[in-house]
Amino acid sequence: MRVLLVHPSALLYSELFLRLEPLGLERVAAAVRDAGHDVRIVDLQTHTHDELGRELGTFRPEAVGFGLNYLANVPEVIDLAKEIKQRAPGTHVFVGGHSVSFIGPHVLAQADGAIDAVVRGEGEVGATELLSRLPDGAASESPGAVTLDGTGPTPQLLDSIDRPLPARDLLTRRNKYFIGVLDPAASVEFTRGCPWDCSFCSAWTFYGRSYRKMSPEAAAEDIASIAEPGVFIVDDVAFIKPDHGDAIAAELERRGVRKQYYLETRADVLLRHTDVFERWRRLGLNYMFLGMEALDAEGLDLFRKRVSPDDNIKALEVARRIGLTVAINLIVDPRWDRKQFQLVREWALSVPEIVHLTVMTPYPGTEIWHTEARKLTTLDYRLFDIQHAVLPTTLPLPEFYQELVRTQAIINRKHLGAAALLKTSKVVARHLAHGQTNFARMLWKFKTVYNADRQLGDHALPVHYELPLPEHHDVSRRDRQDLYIHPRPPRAHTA
Ligand code: B12
Ligand code: SF4
Repeated sequence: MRVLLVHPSALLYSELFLRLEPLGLERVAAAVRDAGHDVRIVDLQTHTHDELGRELGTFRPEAVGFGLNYLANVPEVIDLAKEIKQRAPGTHVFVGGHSVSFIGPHVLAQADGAIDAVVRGEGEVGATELLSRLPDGAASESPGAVTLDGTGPTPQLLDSIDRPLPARDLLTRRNKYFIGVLDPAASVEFTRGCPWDCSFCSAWTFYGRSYRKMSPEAAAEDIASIAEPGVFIVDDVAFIKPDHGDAIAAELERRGVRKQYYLETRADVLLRHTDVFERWRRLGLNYMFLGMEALDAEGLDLFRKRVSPDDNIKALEVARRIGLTVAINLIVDPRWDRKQFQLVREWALSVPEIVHLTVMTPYPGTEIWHTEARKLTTLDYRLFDIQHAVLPTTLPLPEFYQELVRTQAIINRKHLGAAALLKTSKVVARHLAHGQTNFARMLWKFKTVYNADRQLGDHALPVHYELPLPEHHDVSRRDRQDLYIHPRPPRAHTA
């Protein structure tokens, strides 16, 4: 069968600092190709809608699958599905990915018949099983499938995440993918899932709180096959198991693979397993993203982060000592007043690290979606991108955005604009010499991306598709399993 997989457009806000290859879609493409289908990918982060239209015309896919990891992309995907059904009504349109897994029946209903199936959970098994059932008209019996004819059995976790390796060869314009100074950059995953259970996050609910590791050999083989000099490790928390990180490092050392790496981790993991981060530093790890989330114990408790403010500060000291450049994330509570923004500005300017601010946003699939007592002020999917306030703000909304953007602008002066260009002039020159312009553009794009008036104006856009209303209830320890997409697997998958 001819199968076209499509990744929706990037949101401007995330495009400033990075644009990453659609790794999940590449893994699904590899599995579907291994099952004997003819597969292509169009990534709308790097291609236009017109180019997608031309690909639809020449390739004439029998099935089109959209990646819907992000809520903010739901309206775009529903509209594209409608266009495809108008052009070629016989095309089977399916969607899958992180966010849509939590709201499958709702999206199906909103698409008015333009989407035939939502595939919940991991797509490697889900998409291949779905495609194999299409000739018999039995899509609704496929694991994880939600269709207008019924819902299939629970989605299946891959036995091993070693295979299939992502079909990177299906992506053209790979030079468009970058993360900060790593330009160009590819993405890899070493593990899937997260054993913690932070209240604002759905990484653990998606995978039923399981945690799976790729074998060190498969991980090293994947990295060795990558052409790009930069590599982003997408694991939610890198090196939870230090022996795993060490084994991959040993394998890369044995093969003599040199790259520059960027990863994400938690403060407590960095403190507990500093050795493995030092070893990776020697291997080319330069950049690290640390989700600190809050500066005070009260905030950290609220998010059930299970880390203390002291640990966060100590982790920054360790990272500096090892020589890592750190980007920190802090969650802005819409309740913040001017004083709290001021405190954050002062703190952010007192540390050398890059500080990112994201706005606290309840997402379906997270605990706070059900427990947050404040009423959502909007259900417009496009505003659920953690740069907009979807909960009531203490400051009037225009002032909230002014404070937010002002704070981001002041903080960003440290690492964007003229000062940054001066510091990174050699790197920029090297990139430009190789035709890579993503990082250089990033240094100047801030004002065109972050703009208080535009963010406010986004609230007044006509709304065609809305999220379902959350059902408010307490989520007790036992009830947490009701949030899972994949049921909690046997113990072998959890350590
Ligand atoms: C890389 C990444 C990004 C990249 C996206 C790169 C890209 N083009 O894909 C960028 C930086 C742009 C990004 C942005 C954001 N992200 Co993000 N991101 C990730 C991250 C770290 C890795 C994604 C990944 O590659 N995973 C590995 C692959 C193999 O898994 P996967 O993508 O989930 O794909 C599997 C399934 O979802 C499914 N699948 C995926 N696509 C498809 C398609 C079909 C047809 C089918 C059938 C199945 C299917 O099958 C795949 C294989 O099993 C995840 C965390 C994580 N570890 O997954 C967060 C994560 C997905 N992001 C998250 C969030 C909140 C965001 C942001 C809102 C805020 C932010 N953190 O910056 C923005 C929103 C952007 C937007 N458009 O709205 C949340 C999602 C929460 C939610 N419920 O929506 C996650 C889970 C992080 C977290 N712990 O909170 N992100
Ligand atoms: S925020 Fe990080 S540590 Fe917490 S559950 Fe999500 S991925 Fe895990």
